Order: sequence, then structure tokens, then C-alpha cells
Amino acid sequence: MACFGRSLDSPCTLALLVGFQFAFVLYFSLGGFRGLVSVLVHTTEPEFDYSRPHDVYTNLSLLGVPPPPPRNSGTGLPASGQPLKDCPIPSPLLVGPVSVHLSSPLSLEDIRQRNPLVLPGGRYRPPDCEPHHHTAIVVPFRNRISHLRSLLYHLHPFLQRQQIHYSIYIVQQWGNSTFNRAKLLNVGVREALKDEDWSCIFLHDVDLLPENDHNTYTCHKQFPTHLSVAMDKFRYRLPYPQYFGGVSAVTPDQYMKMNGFPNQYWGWGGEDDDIAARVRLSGMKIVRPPVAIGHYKMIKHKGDKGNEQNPRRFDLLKKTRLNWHSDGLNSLTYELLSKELEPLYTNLTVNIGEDPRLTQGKAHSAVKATPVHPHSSSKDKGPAKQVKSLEEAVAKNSTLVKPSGEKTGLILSKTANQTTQEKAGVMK
Ligand code: UD2
Ligand code: MN
Repeated sequence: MACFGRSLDSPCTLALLVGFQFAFVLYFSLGGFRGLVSVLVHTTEPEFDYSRPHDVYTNLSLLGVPPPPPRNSGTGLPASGQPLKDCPIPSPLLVGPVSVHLSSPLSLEDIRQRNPLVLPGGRYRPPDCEPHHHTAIVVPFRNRISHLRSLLYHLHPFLQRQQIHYSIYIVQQWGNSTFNRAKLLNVGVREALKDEDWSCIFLHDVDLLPENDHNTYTCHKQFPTHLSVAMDKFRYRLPYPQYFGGVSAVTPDQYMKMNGFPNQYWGWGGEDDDIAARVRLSGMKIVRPPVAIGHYKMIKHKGDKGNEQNPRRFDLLKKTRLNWHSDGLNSLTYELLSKELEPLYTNLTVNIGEDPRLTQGKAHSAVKATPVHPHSSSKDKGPAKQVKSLEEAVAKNSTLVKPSGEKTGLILSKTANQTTQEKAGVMK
């Protein structure tokens, strides 16, 4: 038979070649393996109507039972002796898409009044059921008070509807040195864990507002989670597969496994890609909610003074594989200048040292911070002014808890080419 002939021009060989060609074209036009799978296997993504969002304070009155009587210490029982029922999963209070107000946020006092069950330090625990999740939300911060007000206005009702136990920590970088987001996150995780045995820690940009309350602020047991998968800024698509910026979450175990976050990224960019690389290098992977749920809006803003693009990020990223064991949670040094339980958040003011680029030439002149307490009468110009601007905006009755001290450490390194963000065209 012709089909068993060996010559290249036999009809069967030609038919096979044409067949393969056709299969290739089909494969790539369907978007490779993923496309093929999604055609063959019908995936069931949840669907939400974002054109008719609910007010973010919807259902909050249903929480309106008075705060529980004080618990008997250690027993987990209310004073009545009756154990609380477990909170139902999912919370029956969820509404799906919520509207986001990006301009003219309320005053902190007005926000406090709209959230009467939130306790000092920005804490909340469902009064009528035992929560399954205990989440600390850590926000790196400096000079973004109007963004902070928007976040608090939005996040408190959003989280209360999820019936989780949570607290919001604002980690404010003291001083005028270059901003260091990842180091502030390290500080926030460490300080939050001193307060409570949180089961989950959220790393949250101050300018990102979640648009769907089915996006629960809880952790995956095994792997770090990236929550802000679909942002208006990126036309509601993940900008690139390893993207980990914006809002992400880790359990304390996952955090320790990856040796926390890098301390060496001073200025804008690169640190989120480094964190994503740590996830892989420590044998984990990133998990995400469906795109239909992970919707966020970002408050539009310009680049901040003191957070210019970090020219070293390219070199640092090349060295993550070498550095992640030695730079991170195990090398973190900082000085906690103050900790206040504000009505809607816990305010941590920290001296994390200076960008080594700014101190080069001043060998051995380690940063000697003058601890400026927001309530002190220090005349120190830049930093004191910055702390004051936050203070001016908040209510007067803050409670100082425990200033403590650690010495600040500085680390040096060098520069090169492109972060994953930039390769994917993700630039401010
Ligand atoms: C992107 C990432 C962000 C981070 C950053 C690079 C998104 C949505 N976010 O944000 O997670 O990886 O790139 O560093 O892609 N901040 C202050 N004061 C400052 C500067 C920064 O509070 O002066 C805080 C604040 O919480 C802010 C965050 O740091 O949201 C990130 O800085 P950004 O908003 O300027 O950077 P952006 O939007 O490019
Ligand atoms: Mn931003």
C-alpha cells in the first residue's frame, strides 16, 4: 500500500504533514495549551454584574448587635458561658460587587461613626459568632493621608461583612530617606505578630480598593496568595504571570519559609518581583482568586517624592537567588518609634534607616535617628512635619502603647536592566 511506502512524496506522508500543520495552527490559534484546555473543558468562572454595584456599607446594620460582654479570660466563652457558634462560610452578609468612591473621602471621625463596632487599633471581631480567620492587614505608608481615608472608609465595612477577625496596621516610614515598601512590610509583619497569633497577613497598598466582597481577606493554607489580580489600572487583567504587587497575603509559616521580604529595595519597583521570586525559590507557588472576583480600583496618583525608581532593582533582582537566604526576616533591623491605637488603625512609626546610596561617602555614619514621637515637641523639620500631618488629620485621643528599640542596619549593593513589571509594560 502507498501508505507504507518510504518515499517522502507518498500520499500518506504528505497527508500526515498537512495534518500536523493543521494541528499546529489550531493549537496556537486557540492560545496554546491553556486555550485548548478551556475549549475542551468547560471552566466555570463565577459571574458578577459590576455595572450595578452595591453601596459598600450595605448590610452593615445587620451586624448591629451590641458588642459582646467581656469574654472570660482564656476560655473563649462569653460571660454568659454559652460558646459562640462558628461564623457561617460563606458569610451570609456578602453582596458581591461594591461601589468604590475614589474622591473626597470622609473625615476619620465620620468614618469612625459609620463603623461603631470597630475597636481602637482598627480591630474587629464578629460579636455574635466565632470567626474562622484572623487577619492582620499591613499597609506601608508615608504622606498619603487622603488615600488612607479612602482605604479605611472602604475596607472596614468590606471586612466586617466577611465576618473575620481583623486589624489594620499602618506602618509609617519616619524621616525623609528613600521609601522602602518591602522593609516596611517586614516591620509590619513582625510587629503585628507581637500583638496576636494572626493566621493570615495581608500586604496592602494604601491606594487599592477591592470591588467584590467575595474576595475574602483570608489565606490559602499552603501557598502565598495574590489578591489584586484584576485592576482597573491594567484593564482588569493580570499584567504578567508572576505579578505579585498591590495586595497579597501570606500565613506566618509561608512568610518564614521565604525568609520574609527583601530589605534592600530603596525606592520604587522590583521588590514585588523579588517577593514573587522568593515564593518560587522556597518551593511554593502563587495562588489567586478568579479574575471575576479579584477586581480592584487604584486611586490615581503621581510618583511620590522620596520614592523615585530604584536604579538598583535590576541588579538586585538578578541576585535574589543568592540573597534571599541572608536578606529578609533574619536580617531585619529597625527602630519602632511609636505605636498608637488610633480609632480606625494601629499606627506604627518606624525608623528603618537610610538608603545606602544617600549615605555613601559617609562611611560608618550609621543613621542616628532622633526618636520623634508624634506627641513630642521636637522641632525636627522634615520627619516631624510628616508625622504631624498624619496626626493633624486623626482624632486626638490616640493611645501610646509601647515604644521599643532596635538598631538600624544598612546594606550596600549595585545596578543593571529590566524588571518583569517593565517587561510587561507595567509602568506608572
Ligand atoms: C506598584 C505596585 C506596588 C509596588 C510598587 C513598586 C500595583 C497596584 N502596585 O504600585 O505594590 O510593587 O509598584 O514599589 O501594581 N507608599 C506611600 N508613600 C510613598 C510611596 C509609597 O505610602 O511616598 C506606599 C503606598 O502604600 C503605595 C505603595 O507604597 O500604595 C506602592 O507605591 P506606589 O503606589 O507609588 O506604586 P505603584 O502604584 O506603582
Ligand atoms: Mn499606587
